Amino acid sequence: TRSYEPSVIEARWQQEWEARGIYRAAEDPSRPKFYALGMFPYPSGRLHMGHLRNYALVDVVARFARMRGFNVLNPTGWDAFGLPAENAAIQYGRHPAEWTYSNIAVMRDQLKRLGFSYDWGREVATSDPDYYRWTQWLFLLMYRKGLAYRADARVNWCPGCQTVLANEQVVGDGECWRCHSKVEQRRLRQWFLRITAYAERLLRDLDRLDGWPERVKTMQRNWIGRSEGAEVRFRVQETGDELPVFTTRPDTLFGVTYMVISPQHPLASRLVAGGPYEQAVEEMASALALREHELAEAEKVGVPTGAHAINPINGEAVPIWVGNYVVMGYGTGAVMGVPAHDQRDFEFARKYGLPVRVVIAAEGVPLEGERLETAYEGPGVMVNSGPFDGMPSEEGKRAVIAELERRQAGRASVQYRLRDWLISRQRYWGCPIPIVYCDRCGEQPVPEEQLPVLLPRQVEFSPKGQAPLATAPDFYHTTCPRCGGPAVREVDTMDTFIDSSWYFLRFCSPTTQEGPFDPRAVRYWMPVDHYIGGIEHAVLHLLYSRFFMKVLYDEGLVSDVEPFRRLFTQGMVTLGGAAMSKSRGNVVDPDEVVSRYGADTARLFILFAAPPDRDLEWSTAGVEGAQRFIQRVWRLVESYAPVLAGVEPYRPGQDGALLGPDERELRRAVHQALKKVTADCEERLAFNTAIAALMEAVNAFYRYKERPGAEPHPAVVRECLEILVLALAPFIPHATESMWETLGRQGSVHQQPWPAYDPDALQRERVTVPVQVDGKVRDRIELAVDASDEEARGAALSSPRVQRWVQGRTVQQVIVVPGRLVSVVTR
Ligand code: ANZ
Ligand code: ZN
Repeated sequence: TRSYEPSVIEARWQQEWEARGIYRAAEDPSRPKFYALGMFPYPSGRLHMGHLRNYALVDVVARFARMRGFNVLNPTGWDAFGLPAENAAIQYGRHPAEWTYSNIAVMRDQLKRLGFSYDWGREVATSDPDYYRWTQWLFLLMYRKGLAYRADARVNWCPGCQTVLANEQVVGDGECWRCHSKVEQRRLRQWFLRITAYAERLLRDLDRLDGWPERVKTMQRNWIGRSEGAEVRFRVQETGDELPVFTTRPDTLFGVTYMVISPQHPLASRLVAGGPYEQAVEEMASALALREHELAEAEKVGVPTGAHAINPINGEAVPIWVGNYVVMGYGTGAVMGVPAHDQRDFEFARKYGLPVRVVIAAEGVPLEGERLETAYEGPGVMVNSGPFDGMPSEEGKRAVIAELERRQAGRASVQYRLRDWLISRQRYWGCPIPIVYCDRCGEQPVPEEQLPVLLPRQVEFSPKGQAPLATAPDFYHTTCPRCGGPAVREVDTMDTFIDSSWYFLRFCSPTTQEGPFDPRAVRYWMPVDHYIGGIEHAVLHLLYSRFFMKVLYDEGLVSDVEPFRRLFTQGMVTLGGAAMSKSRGNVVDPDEVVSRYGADTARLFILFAAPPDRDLEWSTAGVEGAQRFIQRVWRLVESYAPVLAGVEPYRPGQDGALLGPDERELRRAVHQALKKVTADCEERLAFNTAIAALMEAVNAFYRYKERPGAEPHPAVVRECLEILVLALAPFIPHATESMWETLGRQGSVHQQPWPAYDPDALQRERVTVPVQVDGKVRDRIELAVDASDEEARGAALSSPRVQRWVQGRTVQQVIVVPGRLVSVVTR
């Protein structure tokens, strides 16, 4: 017999799989399709354990589906544009393209060594001109539909590095992550995608995503943040300007005692100009821009403008303040202050001595504002509200809106937290935005036949106060597509999230030159049946992809409105209880594990050690345990193979001969495991319990094998061994391929149909056991041979005959002699 040598067999099978193309996918309308997808990696340098876990899960899903008879698509590629490549250029002088493509070469090799069942013929990298040509095409589609537009926006600007910073690059107390200069705000013309036009559909369609985790859907709902309320138009007493606010509580309109506007509100600087607070408002505005996400916790501060706003419901004039808790990007950037019923307003009012007026009465709420200790935010009955007094607050919301509409001073309004997607990046290593600017014709889209707008190779990377593409005159000098006169190209590139918003479509027809994808191929393969990746993508990537899909649907290019039918988010891999990370120094390199133990062992460990959605603690002992299990199965196959030559697997009832109890027990264990694996793989991705069931079956096999003096039943052994090998194939694809060969079978184990379990085999052996009551046999009951004492006791006491004899007495004791006797003692 041969020993298990993973390094030899894994290399061999990987070559054969590739040569025979067994994972190549092709449309075949006569077969049901299955699209399995893992979130494609960023080519950062090397694979980490998170990748290994993610892609091992996808691989089991894909292999299982293939054996279940589906035509499977399981592609991969590279999310290849991005900032780290550019940082490498700045720090080490390597060109981002060279850095990226050499990383891809390393990581592709690593993926291949892990034996994943990818169709490598479909590999794409988002930085290939062949790919980003179509990213540009999609941008132009959005542009034509009015979904891509340019507007002024604030950006984080580092005066030290002379560059724009992403929000994540602003650290500490508003400092640059690289040089720790104080970050400034600048206004630049930036490109946006109008995702807000799809807010309602992005929200509503979440309801039909049954295959998504509730948690992710909740995160998307919160991110979209739909609020129903009213727009109420106040007017500035001193200037006559309109000052609309958005409120979710029009029923509290009589409780307004002040107005507060964002420091970024256009009126703010005007109202305080030349006054004592000009500087303060300026500072508040830039602090707000930087720290918007921490606003809820920040200390509320404000300054009075001296101006007043007229409340349209009662004509009252209230002071207008500027406050740091009002953001410009939501509602109208202005808030009506109702301190009695909004906690933020309450804190602000107490701090600055503004009046508090209760207008919603409820039990335990004092009617005098001075006595209120916190805002009362619940429902109640309207008071101090003129003609609305006595009305329940829910009804009041509608009534106040109706009255505002009558006076033409307001209307019902729905607001979303979701903002339009700012996609301009002042970066080199990204997809160029296909727009040119002509002095005569203005902004012009690049004509389709001129795509791709290629990234130039020669640019200046070290930050010099402008986008790197602005240092490449050959790139940006061009001619106007409309008048042929001189024009300049857009020098910003696109956010890399755009690249990943449609890659799953490109995989359906990765080489087509006719468009971003072949609609026929997409109609066949889409939607993705099972998408697996990290929870960190719960909002951005997963929301953007849904947005793209809907735009393409509206354009008639795809026939689904949602890209991912089922979504699964896997847990982290930890060591010492903490996520593996370079900075913690607790990283285990997948490559080392593969070199030492083999890919099958690495995969088996990671699939077995925890439920896939939970965190998984790395353990060398666990890895070694996984390896021992593979060896155990291997030896079983090797030792039986000689007696199985020429033997066909046992088929129930084939020869009428009854099997002995040992064979029946072996079949029961193996079919039981098969049933469990089938259910666990199909319904819940519970691979850990599936593997545990297979381990039990292997133990049963060894019990069978090691019975003293008994001959094996070759047909039953072959049947059971083949089931084990087939059921293990998705988890340890190389070792099972060798075992399949050792068993003398033709063809790849991965192209075999998934075996069906035999329900009859699951029946346990039964015996008849006498039941005594107080020493006399009163009944005989049927029990499984291996019934527990608990089961035997229960069966005996529920027998009607036994019940007749114990009636009116107290059962003192039940003695079980397993397989022989149950004895009931009464008092
Ligand atoms: C008056 C009021 C009275 C409010 C009351 C609440 C309770 P959501 O639910 O998140 O949509 N608001 C409006 N625009 C704002 C902005 N740009 N920055 C900060 N706060 C803003 O919240 C809507 C409520 O948040 C609005 O309703 C407004 O305060 C405030 F008893 O108006 B409310
Ligand atoms: Zn022109």
